[in-house]
Amino acid sequence: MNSPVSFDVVDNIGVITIDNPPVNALSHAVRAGIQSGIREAAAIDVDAVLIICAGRTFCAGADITEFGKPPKSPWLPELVDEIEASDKLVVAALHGTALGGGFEVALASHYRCAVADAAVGLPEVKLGLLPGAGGTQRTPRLGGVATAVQLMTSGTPMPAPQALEAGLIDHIVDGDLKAGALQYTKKLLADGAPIRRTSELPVEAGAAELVAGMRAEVAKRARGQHAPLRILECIEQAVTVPFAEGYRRERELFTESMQDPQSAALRHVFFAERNASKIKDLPKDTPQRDIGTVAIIGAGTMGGGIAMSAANAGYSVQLLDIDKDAVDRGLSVVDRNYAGMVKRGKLSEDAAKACREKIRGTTAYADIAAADLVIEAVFENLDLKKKVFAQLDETMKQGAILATNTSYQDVDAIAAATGRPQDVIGLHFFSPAHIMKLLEIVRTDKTADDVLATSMAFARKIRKVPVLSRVCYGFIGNRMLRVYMREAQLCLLEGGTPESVDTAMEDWGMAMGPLSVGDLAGLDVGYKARESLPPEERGDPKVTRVADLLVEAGRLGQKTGAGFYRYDPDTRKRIPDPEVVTIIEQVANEYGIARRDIDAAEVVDRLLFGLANEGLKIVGEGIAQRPGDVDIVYIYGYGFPAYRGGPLHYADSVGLDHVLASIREFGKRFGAELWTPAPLLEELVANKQSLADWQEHNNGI
Ligand code: 3H9
Repeated sequence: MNSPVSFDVVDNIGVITIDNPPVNALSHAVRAGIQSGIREAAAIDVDAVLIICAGRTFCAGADITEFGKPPKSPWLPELVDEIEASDKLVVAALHGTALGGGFEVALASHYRCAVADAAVGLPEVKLGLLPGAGGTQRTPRLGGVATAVQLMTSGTPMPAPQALEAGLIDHIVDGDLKAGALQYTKKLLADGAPIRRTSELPVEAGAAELVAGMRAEVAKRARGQHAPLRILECIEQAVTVPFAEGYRRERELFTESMQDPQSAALRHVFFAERNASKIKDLPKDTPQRDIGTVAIIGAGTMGGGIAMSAANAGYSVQLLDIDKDAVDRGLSVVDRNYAGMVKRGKLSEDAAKACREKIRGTTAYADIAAADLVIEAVFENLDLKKKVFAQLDETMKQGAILATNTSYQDVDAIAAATGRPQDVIGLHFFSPAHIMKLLEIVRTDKTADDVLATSMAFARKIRKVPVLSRVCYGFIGNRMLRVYMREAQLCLLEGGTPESVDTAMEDWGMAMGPLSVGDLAGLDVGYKARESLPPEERGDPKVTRVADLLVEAGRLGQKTGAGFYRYDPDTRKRIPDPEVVTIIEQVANEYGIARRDIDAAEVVDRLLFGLANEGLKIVGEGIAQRPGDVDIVYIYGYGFPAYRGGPLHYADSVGLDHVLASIREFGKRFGAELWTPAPLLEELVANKQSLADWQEHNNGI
């Protein structure tokens, strides 16, 4: 088999070239190839060694697909030690993103150069890991404690010019990397630059105190995650004990992290996110339609946020509403949002201005007729949406993609209002649309393949995480949310308070408790959605009775200063409100429910197993393509902690048999009609199969 690593000699410099597409991951063959290059250079008459990569990037890290398999020598720590120990000067030449183990190879080299648009990073924390090939020990020696903590606990890559300033790299190459790196190596040789082994460099003065001072901040940002604190411990070792000792501790903690369920969850999320954008029945080379201009119908909060997302990615955007006032109101919200982004340092003033200038308002359908993609974001009412689509059918040029941002409505019925259902698709954004990463892409049976492929590509271009759904009420996310919110509200009636239910979920890891989310979104939104449903589809009225009474009392949530909580007008902090508990008690009374103590564990199990059961129904019915897609929806759209892997990975990790037994038990206690087990769950338990196993064997990528 051909090695992905080649060795040749240029001007008496041994050049090790790694060519392992797509991202030059450090698979076993790559590690063995680099090792053999280093050994060959040691054995022949060369003055120095250059490590460089072909393709789009320097090594993006250890090969994650090898994790969990027995390690094969040379493993990465052995390799980096051998690189550092080389008696020939070793230079690493970086382009693209030198990440994780890739950057550790560079850190173990004696000098590092990079093109200006390269970036370096140690993103292991995002996989629940820590740099395990000396990164935690070498980074503080080169870049200091503050840089090391920032780089490793955030996982965010650092652009090359900043890395140069921090001391993590030594030289920026202009023009061709290989030519520039060879020139730089020759200059080092000519200047008599010493072999500089990072492990032998001293740490900065006062480093131990610096680490100690950062502990509280790191713990706060970690929010339940183990890896950031393990990383801090390694950095502390780096600056307090000899290199070899710190390196040993790094190894122990790396192994511990690898076995931590949090890392298994985050690795699952990494691959699930990448799989989610793949459509099983769509060939990779499906043609795409050109998208240059985007029109949005409806200048409300959602329409404005979608317009910003498209403009930020460089599209020309037209924002249409029925009258000038509505358009102006929408544009002024967009202005406010951009100003906020500039103020928070998210965007420069010039960039914000350039994006804002891409958005124009209009009240005339004729103005948008030539748009390539139109996204309807009007009020959530099927008749209204059908009218808009009939109008779009009359107005839009042939070949335009007609998308609806509906959260619940039947996309088939919307498509049927046009004479071109093959061009219709759902693009369901999440509020605030310019910030939230999730985009549900809803296909109907008639949606054309090129419309699907174009929508997926568009989603990635506007930097969203797309997940494909088929049509059902609420699609993937909101259909599951109904069950989650049902249980939250039933727990209230049976004995909980907004504070006790929310805190149970937040302590478990959710970004925000369900009732606080309701207050943030506005309780009137659900109220109106319920009103628009035929009574038989509204579900048991007792579930939403408290929310209905709150809305009818003018408590719409944060926007009116009160909902399930009261809100401090200055800080927006939630304050438990005894009046709400009184309403809850009244409703419980009305329905003859005896209130009792409900502990946090019961709340967590009911809400999460409810969520997982519905998610498994959705997968079983083919609404979602795969279990991982459901997880991605919840992580990117609903504040589910990534380190728990999503509702279905979580169910898998606690054991599907346990989940099924709990659901049956809940059925006995709270009503079998609410707790019908998903057929897929029953099937998997009967077959003693985990979801991960099922996906691998029966469902593929
Ligand atoms: C580590 O290094 C541990 C060490 O410290 C210690 C060891 C002892 N391995 O994201 P993309 C695949 S931990 C295997 O769509 P982009 C990816 O699955 C690692 N495969 O492209 C996808 O496959 P497919 C630390 C990998 O341009 C394809 O490459 N490093 C790896 O949007 C393209 O990926 C990281 O955590 C990998 N390491 O983004 C970096 N990386 O086409 C993780 C990618 O079949 N990677 N693949 O779906 C990334 O952040 C992004 O992939 C990157 C490119 C920025 C590099």
